[in-house]
Amino acid sequence: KTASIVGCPFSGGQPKLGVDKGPIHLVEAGLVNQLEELGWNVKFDGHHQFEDIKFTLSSSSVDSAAPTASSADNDTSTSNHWDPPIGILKNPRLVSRVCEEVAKVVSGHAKKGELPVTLGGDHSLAMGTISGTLDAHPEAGVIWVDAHADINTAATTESGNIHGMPVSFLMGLDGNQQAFSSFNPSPSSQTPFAWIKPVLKPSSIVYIGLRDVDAGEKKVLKQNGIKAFSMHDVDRYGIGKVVEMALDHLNANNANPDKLRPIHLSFDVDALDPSVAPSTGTPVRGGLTFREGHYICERIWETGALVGLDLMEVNPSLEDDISVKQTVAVGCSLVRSALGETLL
Ligand code: DIR
Ligand code: MN
Ligand code: MN
Ligand code: MN
Repeated sequence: KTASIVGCPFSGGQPKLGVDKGPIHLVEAGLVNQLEELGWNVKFDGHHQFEDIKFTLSSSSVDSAAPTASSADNDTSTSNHWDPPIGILKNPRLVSRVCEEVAKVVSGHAKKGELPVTLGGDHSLAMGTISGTLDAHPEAGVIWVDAHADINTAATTESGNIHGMPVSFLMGLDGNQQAFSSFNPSPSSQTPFAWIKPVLKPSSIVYIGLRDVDAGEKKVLKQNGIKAFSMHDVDRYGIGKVVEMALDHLNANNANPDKLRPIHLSFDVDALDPSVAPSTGTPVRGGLTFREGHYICERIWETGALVGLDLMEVNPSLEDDISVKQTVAVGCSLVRSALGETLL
């Protein structure tokens, strides 16, 4: 069994610097070794560099005076002159190109029978990871663990931060189609996000941990009949029952009940309570406990159906040193649990 670490130091889907350092800290904390100790053959040949993408975008910019991508372009809190907003969406070309590359990498690993473990980076990257997983395993379902639903469309987003939107692009929701056709009436392969195949069916995703869902997102979830277990449900049923219900939902129309659908687990560390994972860009109180978060990972591993894993939104530039260490350690231990670490 081989796990391929896809390190994605990328922050363009949201404005706070430092989330691009998440994967670097997770690996420096010894994640590769820890997985090897669990019996995995681990492939990791360094973090991905998205500099060439920035360079290409900046040199092909319509702005003829465009200088080359400089280190200042890592500051995604302000928009780059070569990647102006589309509507209010920030860094659309960069996010799109980075995710397109991540999709190819993840799909390549998955098609070789490896388990891709993507370390973010902000959660916009899931457009890449889930496109990659579904390319290799079209019948896969997604379990999305997050305080947020990340399903805003170009029509509903209030922040313009694309890390709050990946699910809507994966589903090809109307709000995006409209916004992008008015931006570019004759879309080409160069139109941002045109590469994404709307392969994720609303019935193929289940959320766990939600507690900060925008009004527009609530409508989108309802209109599309998307299954979501909020923290209210975790309180009511307990995490054990919630995960069973999530698995049942994904397998409701499974023709072969003896073989579960493959599962892609996309875990935003902000699903955990801020007391457990403080160093993240948009913490929301009232989150999953340490054990609830780990239980989800352990139970999904136990199904034998895991085919893709994301661990996103660890930001080592936020909060004090102790909080950073704690958040990075919890990130590593979630990954270990999802890859088979047991308590006994
Ligand atoms: C909010 C926050 N719904 C937005 N989303 C976050 O910007 O769309 N996602 N923080 O992780
Ligand atoms: Mn989140
Ligand atoms: Mn998220
Ligand atoms: Mn967030």
